[in-house]
Amino acid sequence: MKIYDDKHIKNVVFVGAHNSGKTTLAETMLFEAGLINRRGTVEAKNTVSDYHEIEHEKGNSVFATPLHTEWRNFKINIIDTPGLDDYIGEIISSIRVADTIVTVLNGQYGAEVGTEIIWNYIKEYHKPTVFVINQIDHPGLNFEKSFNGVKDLVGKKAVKIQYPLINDGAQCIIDVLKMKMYKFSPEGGKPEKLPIPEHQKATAAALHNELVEKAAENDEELMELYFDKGTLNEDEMRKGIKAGMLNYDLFPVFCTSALNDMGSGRLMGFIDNVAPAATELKPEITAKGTNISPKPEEPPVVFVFKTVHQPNLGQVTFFKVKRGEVKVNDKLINTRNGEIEVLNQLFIMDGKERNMISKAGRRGYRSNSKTKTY
Ligand SMILES: Nc1nc2c(ncn2[C@@H]2O[C@H](COP(=O)(O)OP(=O)(O)O)[C@@H](O)[C@H]2O)c(=O)[nH]1
Ligand SMILES: [Mg+2]
Repeated sequence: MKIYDDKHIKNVVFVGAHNSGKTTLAETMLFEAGLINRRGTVEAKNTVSDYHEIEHEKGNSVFATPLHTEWRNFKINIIDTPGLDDYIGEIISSIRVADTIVTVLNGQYGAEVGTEIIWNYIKEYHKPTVFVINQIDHPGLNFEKSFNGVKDLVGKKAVKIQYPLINDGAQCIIDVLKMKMYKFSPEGGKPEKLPIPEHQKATAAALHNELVEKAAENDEELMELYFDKGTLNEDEMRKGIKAGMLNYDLFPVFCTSALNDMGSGRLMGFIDNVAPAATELKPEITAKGTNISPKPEEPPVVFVFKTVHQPNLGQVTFFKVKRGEVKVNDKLINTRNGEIEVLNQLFIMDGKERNMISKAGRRGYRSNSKTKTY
């Protein structure tokens, strides 16, 4: 696998109500990126994310599962979380390691009780958040109700980047950042990029202007440009959207059909180009008040977000490198109890696949073996 620098790694966490489609969306993103050549489904119990026996029995995610995908020279680390309130512990620790949260909504129901509960935690940690209204293919889709549900959570800070449309019998997505219509074939995948049809031009233009205004509000330079030109180009909009996400003042709203593979490529493109990277977030403060800015050259600091016991591996600890770089056999101090912990082996995990690496850190990681399965 390629080595990515810290600007080309995006850490996202999928959260949302039970059955909104998080696990299916993760699977679709891995498939679109060519990392798996067959899309598993939750029903067939063969997704990369839901691989535990108990998840097969229950037919849904029980554990937060780290995965990754690669899209146009970026590595996107995904943690797919369970949507049930019983598993809130796994969700909270995943939110803490995310640089951007992807909140998935079931487009039939919009914001559900589970969405609200999780939202209250996201608020506490002030993480940049993208909302994805999924299941746009479903006959019961109610896009406006779903969007209003997002507005109930974040108010006027919610801004549509996309909305779904059936045009000439085909599933389409109108994108008001790019001002294009994506038209999908029934099997999804790469869409045809078309001009916005005449009867949608006024609606799309109004949403585009709203997006430009909201993007400009977050940066003085952009505001001046906007007053001078009356608009912003795509790059300027991206800059403003990112600033708005970091200020917690702008929440972009996308739409997808995870099941039919529609819209996942565009969402990954947005994560690559706009969603903040770890280096762009405000430095974190530890419980003891130490400021940890994510610099690669400083002594390593890792945040453990999950520990499990695996029958053939012993204790497996999932962590995010917050600063510096760690290598196999490094000794780190556990700040909870002062004990020394030795990093005996390092792996990148994708569901049950593990790929041994020799070091990991803010400069990326180095692989030294083929993928192994256990
Ligand atoms: N029609 C439709 N069904 C979907 C879509 N995404 C997921 N589903 C179905 O919704 C159910 C729950 O999906 P899952 O990915 O397990 O949701 P999660 O609980 O959020 O992880 C499954 O039966 C999926 O096949 C979608 O885009 N459209
Ligand atoms: Mg799931």
